[in-house]
Amino acid sequence: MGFFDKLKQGLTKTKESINEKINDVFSNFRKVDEDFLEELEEVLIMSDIGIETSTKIIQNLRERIKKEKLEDEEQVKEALREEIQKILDISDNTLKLETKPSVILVIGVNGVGKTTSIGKIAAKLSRNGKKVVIAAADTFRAAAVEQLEIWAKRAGAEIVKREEGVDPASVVYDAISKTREIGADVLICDTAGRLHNKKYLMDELNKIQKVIDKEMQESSKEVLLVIDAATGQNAISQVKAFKEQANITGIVLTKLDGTAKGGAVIGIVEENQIPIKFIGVGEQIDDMETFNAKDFAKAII
Ligand SMILES: Nc1nc2c(ncn2[C@@H]2O[C@H](COP(=O)(O)OP(=O)(O)OP(=O)(O)O)[C@@H](O)[C@H]2O)c(=O)[nH]1
Ligand SMILES: [Mg+2]
Repeated sequence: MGFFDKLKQGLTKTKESINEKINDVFSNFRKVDEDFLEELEEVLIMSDIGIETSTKIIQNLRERIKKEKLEDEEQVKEALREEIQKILDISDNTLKLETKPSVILVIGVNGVGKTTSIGKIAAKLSRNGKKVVIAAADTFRAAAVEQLEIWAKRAGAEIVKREEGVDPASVVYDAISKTREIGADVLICDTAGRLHNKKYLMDELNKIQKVIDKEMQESSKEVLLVIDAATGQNAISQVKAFKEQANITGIVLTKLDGTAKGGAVIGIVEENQIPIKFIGVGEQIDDMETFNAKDFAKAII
């Protein structure tokens, strides 16, 4: 299956949901007037895009319709697609791994797909000839290490682990040493999604970041926040909470295959100005795509 087909398949539910509503509006299409635009705006809001972002899209569309004198259905649809693409296209979506070694810290609340995404990303990097080390810095959840070991094996990556309950920052410290020792290209750090409480979680995260900043001062750093696409609008508050603690460089949006709420990604990007770097479209190792705004917009509208 080609990249675009896979993306489209992963986005089937989102596409069906958004398209059905949009087609309803267009089926009553007579002319581009304020009523039509209002209905369209309502559809965007109902598609988890968020009120502010939906309003902005419609405002931009309104201006274009006027300026370019758009009249027919196809033109308006195409313009809508382009406006969505523009919002999503905020910066380069590729990972910045310019030094050897580079480091990727993966964060997010529990169950969103951090460990799975690490497996998928490690596999991609390995396939491109990179030597990858994974730090098992989720020392809180029982079985987290075994799960990560399975993924590391599948991805052809090295894992650095310690016993349950040890300080996660010390695991990261060990993993940095290992990365240097074997001359690896990339270190990826898994983290816990749940600890005793939220403050504890954020404190641990800060400790891990301090170790990375100190020991890998000169290295390229990516901090990827993993978000479950089914979270819809609530994802925005998750992004805000983590943004206070970490310099997030990208978002990994998982489980798009299981939800009709994929439209939320548009609001997430617009409100935070953080690029989506990857999207997860299934549970298998190859079910991850590099995010592409144009393809995404085309796949949903
Ligand atoms: N359908 C689908 N399932 C996914 C995707 N990504 C992850 N999952 C599933 O989501 C569940 C949780 O994934 P994990 O990778 O364990 O999530 P986590 O964030 O590491 O969880 P904690 O370590 O408990 O915080 C697993 O059953 C995964 O198979 C995806 O893109 N699509
Ligand atoms: Mg995990």
